[in-house]
Amino acid sequence: MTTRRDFLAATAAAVPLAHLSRLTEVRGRAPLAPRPLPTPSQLAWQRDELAIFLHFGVNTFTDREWGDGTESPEIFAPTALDARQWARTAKGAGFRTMVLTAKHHDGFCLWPTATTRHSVAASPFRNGQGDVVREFVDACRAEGLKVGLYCSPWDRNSPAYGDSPRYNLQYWAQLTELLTRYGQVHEVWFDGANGEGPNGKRQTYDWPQTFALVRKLQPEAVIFSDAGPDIRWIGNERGSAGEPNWSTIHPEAVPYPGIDAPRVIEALQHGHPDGTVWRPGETDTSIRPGWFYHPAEDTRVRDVEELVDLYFTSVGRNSKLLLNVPPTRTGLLHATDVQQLLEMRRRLDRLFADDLVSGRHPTWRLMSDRTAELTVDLGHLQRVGIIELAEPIESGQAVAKYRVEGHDGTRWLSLAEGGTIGYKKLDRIAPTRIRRLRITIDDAVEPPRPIRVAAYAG
Ligand code: FUL
Repeated sequence: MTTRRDFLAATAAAVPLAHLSRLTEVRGRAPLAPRPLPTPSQLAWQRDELAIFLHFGVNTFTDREWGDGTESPEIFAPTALDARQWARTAKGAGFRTMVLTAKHHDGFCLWPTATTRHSVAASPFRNGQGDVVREFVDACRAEGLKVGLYCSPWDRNSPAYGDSPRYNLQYWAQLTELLTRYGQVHEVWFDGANGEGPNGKRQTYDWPQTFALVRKLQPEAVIFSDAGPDIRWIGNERGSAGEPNWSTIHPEAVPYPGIDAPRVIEALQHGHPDGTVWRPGETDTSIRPGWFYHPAEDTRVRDVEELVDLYFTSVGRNSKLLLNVPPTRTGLLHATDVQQLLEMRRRLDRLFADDLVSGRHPTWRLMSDRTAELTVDLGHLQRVGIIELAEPIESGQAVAKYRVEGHDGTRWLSLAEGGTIGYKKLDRIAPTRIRRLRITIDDAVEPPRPIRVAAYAG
């Protein structure tokens, strides 16, 4: 006789939609609404795993984190700017995108804009003929990196700021320059910083129009902000994604960038298992205490161990790492930062060089419409220190709870347990010698699809 369990196991891998409602009826749940899926741009964004953030501008020369907009463009004088050095470093360290602060809160524009005189055109850089955004974009292309731009909405230099409709027009004109002059842009990065203008009034942004403009000018770019729409902020600047971390969220929980309300940070950290949109989280943090370069922080650069940890707490928790590495006053990345980044790459390459599951044949069994089990024989006793799990996220995110066990020839040992998996879940465990691995999916929000497992000595 075919039991329900056998039936479910047999129909496991690709349960047609028509069956779903039947399965949920069995469990007495409401029929499932179709779950959100990533767009091709969101998928590519996530698979890139690592991006470099570059905070550079007048603050680099004043030793401040936030300029007040009164800085003279005369101070912007990098002596040896070489964007190819940024790009070579990023590429050499395995990063796939670079995001530049084209304009920060001080309003100084790193490109010669027609919207204000507060730009590189009024600086000594390349005798006022320079364009840092152009050099940045060219360097990205030369090294095969994707391009990201951050244009701060908060502008402490613009006389129009606070005169909301007038400033919004200026801001859109700036975005239009950035998104039409430099070819393809892959990520447009927004923060929600919002202050008062010289008229003492608080600026009201028009986010729907701003996002619509980006969509029109760069339809394939992902738009990042607290409120997406494509990529959400992870909720802290420490480099730590939530556990669990759903790529789905209820958009009402974070209605606009910069909103400060109870539960916003929690929603950003964790997403929602029943969220109605796909909006994965990006983890932004700096290799130094500040976002901009400060000579006094030369001795406080995160070391290779900390950088490797960041990979585990961001990419290894279904997020993406946007790591800030600020250019110095010369216009180059500091030698210490470069060295740590390249060392991080070597360390990661070594950790993930030898997958003990590769060439083995995992067995996947659906146990019910919400549970499943994967087992794999490693051939002989092997030392395992890292477990890597992955869901096929092009079909969505399903797993809500899992356990990892290893068989040492005598008994099953508990190795790790967790909540979500998503794009990638990394668990570091005390190195244990085992022959077989068993992953049990104890709960999922829809029938789980076969996951991928890898294991490394650590
Ligand atoms: C924030 C800004 O206020 C910080 O200066 C920095 O740019 C960070 C990445 O975003 O909103």
